[in-house]
Amino acid sequence: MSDKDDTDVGLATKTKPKTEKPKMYKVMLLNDDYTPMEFVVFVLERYFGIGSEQAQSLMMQVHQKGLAVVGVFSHDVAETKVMQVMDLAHKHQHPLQCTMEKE
Ligand code: TYC
Repeated sequence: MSDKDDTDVGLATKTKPKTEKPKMYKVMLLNDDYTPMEFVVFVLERYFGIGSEQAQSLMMQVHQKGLAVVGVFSHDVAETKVMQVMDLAHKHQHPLQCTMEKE
């Protein structure tokens, strides 16, 4: 009997990893011509925990480039942030758009 014959007895052992890496989602703010800059800065501070200086420069990035990623979160958290931002923008009648997309 060759070595090959007596070693080839194992079951297939390739198993799916038990903990799947969660898919992450980018949350983005889009520029528009009407939402006040201070409102966008407030949103970044309040809902994304960004410090005031960084919030100011991120707002300017959106203003100049059209959009920016403001955070990366799990699906549920990203969805909640988008809802909170859109809700507040609506309440203040600002056309600010916040969207999410798979990373
Ligand atoms: N462009 C707006 C203005 O000039 C400011 C603004 C910045 C609006 C970022 C939306 O996501 C935004 N008032």
